[in-house]
Amino acid sequence: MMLGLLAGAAVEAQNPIISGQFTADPTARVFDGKLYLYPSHDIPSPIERLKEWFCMADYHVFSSENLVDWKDHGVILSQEDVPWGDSQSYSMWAPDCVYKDGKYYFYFPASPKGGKGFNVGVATADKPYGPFVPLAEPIKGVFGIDPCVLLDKDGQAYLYWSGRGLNVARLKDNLTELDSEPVSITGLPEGFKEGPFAFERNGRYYLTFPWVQDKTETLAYAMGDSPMGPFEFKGLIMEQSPTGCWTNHHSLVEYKGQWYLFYHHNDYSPEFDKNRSVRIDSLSFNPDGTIRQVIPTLRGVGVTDARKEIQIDRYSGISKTGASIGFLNPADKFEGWKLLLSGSGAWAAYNTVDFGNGKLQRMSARVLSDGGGTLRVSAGGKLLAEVEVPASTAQWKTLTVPVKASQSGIRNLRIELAGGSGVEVDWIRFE
Ligand code: FUB
Repeated sequence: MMLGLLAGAAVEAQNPIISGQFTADPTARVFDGKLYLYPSHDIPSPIERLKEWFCMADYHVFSSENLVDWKDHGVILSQEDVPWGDSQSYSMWAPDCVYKDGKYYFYFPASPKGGKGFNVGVATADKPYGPFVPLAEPIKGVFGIDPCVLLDKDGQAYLYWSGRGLNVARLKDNLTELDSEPVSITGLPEGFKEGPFAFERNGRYYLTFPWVQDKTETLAYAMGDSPMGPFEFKGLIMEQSPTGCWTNHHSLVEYKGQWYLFYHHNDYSPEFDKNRSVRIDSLSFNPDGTIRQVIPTLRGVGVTDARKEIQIDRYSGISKTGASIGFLNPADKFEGWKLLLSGSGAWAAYNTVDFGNGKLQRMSARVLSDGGGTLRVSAGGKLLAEVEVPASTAQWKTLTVPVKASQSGIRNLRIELAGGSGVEVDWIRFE
């Protein structure tokens, strides 16, 4: 399904959570009971120099209350707006945003005018979605990328960034100037690259970061008793990307009682890993405060309304044989994916679907098939509907059938091919 993205438009998605544009380096923050997402905005490069590299001209912000429906608030800052920045450097890399005393502070790396490398700038706003106004100068004494700000419970703020190692410094009350000399965090195993993220939980300080052990970035973490360390290395949060994305920038956030890991892979750009897309998965802690490893999923998080198009290709599980996914339109990958069930008995499961009060009467499926087949859809152990897909359904077609048995509440859904030679499914929906 095409999920076109206009500023202010609502989009709904599993993993990756944003379609219609690339998003990377996600920092998730909770402001006023809503989840705000501040990612970088990868674009295919309009200039020769960056054709094979990261290219970012501006930032968007997104918000959600259920982690399923995301609102794009549009551009909050572009390279042309930064007084000290090179307006053609396309270097608006990983940002962060924090709130203090009525103001939102947006931190971003960019290349300075006429200079080399990166500085870190600050832009402020009265609302989490801007408009953000950049300060005239970058933060003095900070050379590098990937700023992250930890606002501690006593009001003290700390800035972490990547630049010749992992650095931390105290920030002044104004959140725009360093209040101490930068300290390089040592004592961690070799392999730190970039993208530090720091937070406090139950009096312990967590420093999480991309870490290269083998070929590409894993996500790893360390714990300590003070924001400036020392930190003890604890292990992995996430393995290397199965899609081969070299980077994996991330943030952790608690929202409505559940912790989440925001990260990125290159789902919409399998051949070029500098065009990335943000994902979310749930995360949990062991009783001793250590982090349980997160396995990346396509299903992602949140509850899917049975009356909306259920993108079954973002599955929670599939059969070992006969089930796979493919792009709907390889020429425009943002159109999304389809599920291919190629033999009798092949299945896919999709968890956490809300059937409401159980009064759903029809089910529709958008399908395509050469040889035809029967789709059986069940939830919570009940067979809800059966769809006979005729052979030679060469164009996508929406077939609607009556529901055989109703289901209510939140259930896990399963779709299975029962007979026939193969059916492709774009989505299913109940009415
Ligand atoms: O997005 C550009 C850079 O790639 C970020 O700043 C790094 O953290 C990595 O994700």
